[in-house]
Amino acid sequence: MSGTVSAQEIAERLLRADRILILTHEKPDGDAFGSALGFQSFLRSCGRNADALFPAALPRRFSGFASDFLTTLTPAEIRAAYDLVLLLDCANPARIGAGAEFNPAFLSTFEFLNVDHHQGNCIEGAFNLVDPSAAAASQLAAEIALASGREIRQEAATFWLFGIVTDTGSFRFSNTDGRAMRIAAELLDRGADLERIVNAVYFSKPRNQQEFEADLLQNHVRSAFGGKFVYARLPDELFRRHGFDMRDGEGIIDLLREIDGSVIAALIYSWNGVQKVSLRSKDAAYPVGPLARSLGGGGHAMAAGITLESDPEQVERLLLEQVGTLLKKQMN
Ligand SMILES: [Mn+2]
Repeated sequence: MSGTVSAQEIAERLLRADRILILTHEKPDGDAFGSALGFQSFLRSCGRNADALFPAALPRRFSGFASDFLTTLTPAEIRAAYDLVLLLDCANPARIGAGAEFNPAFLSTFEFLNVDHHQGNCIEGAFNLVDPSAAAASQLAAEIALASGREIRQEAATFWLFGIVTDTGSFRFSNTDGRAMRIAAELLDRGADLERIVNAVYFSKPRNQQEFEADLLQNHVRSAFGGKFVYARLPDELFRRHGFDMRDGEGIIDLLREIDGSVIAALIYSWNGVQKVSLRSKDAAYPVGPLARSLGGGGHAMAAGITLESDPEQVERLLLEQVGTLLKKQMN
């Protein structure tokens, strides 16, 4: 990738700019949310004009954390108000969550910085910091802030720890390493509010979500290949019945990953007229990242996703075939 730069250089470019727009991926998860709002907070505390844009509704459990962000902005407004665009945690132009007009060609008319930790990031910013060995984009964000030598205040520290905690599943997933923990420690030293994060992420499940999860486990879990592949196809009716939607679904796949003997877990559901597949692996010998990329998706080795214009039955068949091949390949 051309234009690859260090955390130090990203920091210098950000602090040289005055009017900064922060974007992230569609359906923001904890890391997208935390990295973007952490930067908004940090850059403002450095005296910069910085705004994060989240065009679609955010997960309910994030709502106690922040309301201070933009929800709409036209390309003309962006041109009038910003000089630099910082894109975080987004590997694929189609997933830039701000709408079709926010494509790399448009973003390249600004000073465009791309900071991400996904393998296979195919976005070419003017300056790119793509580091798949980082546990979270929020970790890279904190490293950039630390490289700047500026003060990281409690609010930014809390947002970035939020991203690291959610992307590592509270330091349980295989992306957890000493570097992630050292950055988390730096953020805790700056007052990051772990209790608030943990309460929001793990101890704030509404009744309807618990009922959705119970229904899912009772009625929709299937398994194949001797229980090594555990998956669920989630019909629209299940979401309707419980008034639940996948904006709040980060972590639902862990219900399947938790099942003893499962190696690969998958969820299949409809989202805006297309089929979404979430994939997780519990064993590095069976990475789901390459499988997802071979079907036009992306993500990390152990956590990935695919979007398919197909029907659920076909998606299920395709997955059974692909996962079967993956499991067999490794066993030989
Ligand atoms: Mn991430």
